[in-house]
Amino acid sequence: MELKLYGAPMSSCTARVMTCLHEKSVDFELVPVNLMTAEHKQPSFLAKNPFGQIPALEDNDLTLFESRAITSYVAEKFKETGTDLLRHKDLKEAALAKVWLEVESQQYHPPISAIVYQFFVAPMQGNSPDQAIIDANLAKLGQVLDVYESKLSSSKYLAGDFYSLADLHHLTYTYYFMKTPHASLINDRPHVKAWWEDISSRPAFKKVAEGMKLGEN
Ligand code: GS8
Repeated sequence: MELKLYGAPMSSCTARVMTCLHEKSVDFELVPVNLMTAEHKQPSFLAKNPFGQIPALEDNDLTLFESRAITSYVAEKFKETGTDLLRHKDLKEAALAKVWLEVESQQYHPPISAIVYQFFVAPMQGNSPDQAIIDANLAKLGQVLDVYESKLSSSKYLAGDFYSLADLHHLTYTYYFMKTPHASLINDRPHVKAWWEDISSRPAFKKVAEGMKLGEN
């Protein structure tokens, strides 16, 4: 198999890349990396990502890390197959998709990942969730979602009336966030709720969500 993805299905960043590969109908081999035994800190994995984090992608002699860079590569390389996630045929749509890709990584990801970490990762490491961190980040996420609610009242998806990589990048952390007691942050905003229900019901993501079991063991 040409593409090898090193990671774990329950990892949000691995699942983000898997969702993109499924959206593009690209075959790949998932090579499991066991975080519990710190396989990601061993020399063989550090040779793929010197920062010791999953996922990493190998495409013959090319090795990539950083999930968002990997999805962009996949969307570019396979632009003619599956959903056109980067709107190659329209310069303005492509630019808007890039704006909302940045919004996800700069505005949405920091608070939502902090909340997901407190609810699901801290307990796995034997720590109890820090309520002050949760509260501060719920407030920040609420402000970001107010902007999303306004944007999604005038277009079906974030960058316009088309599903793009920007929407896809939100899926995995939001999936875990919806399993916290704070799902109302999404559900109480009608346009955000409709957007979430739409993007999370795409077959490419549903397939990946089956393997996302953080906090369920
Ligand atoms: C973050 C990767 C990451 O946090 C990316 O690929 O987008 N910016 C990077 N990976 C986590 C697993 S959560 O998906 C990881 O490897 N954690 C273990 C560790 O940091 O030791």
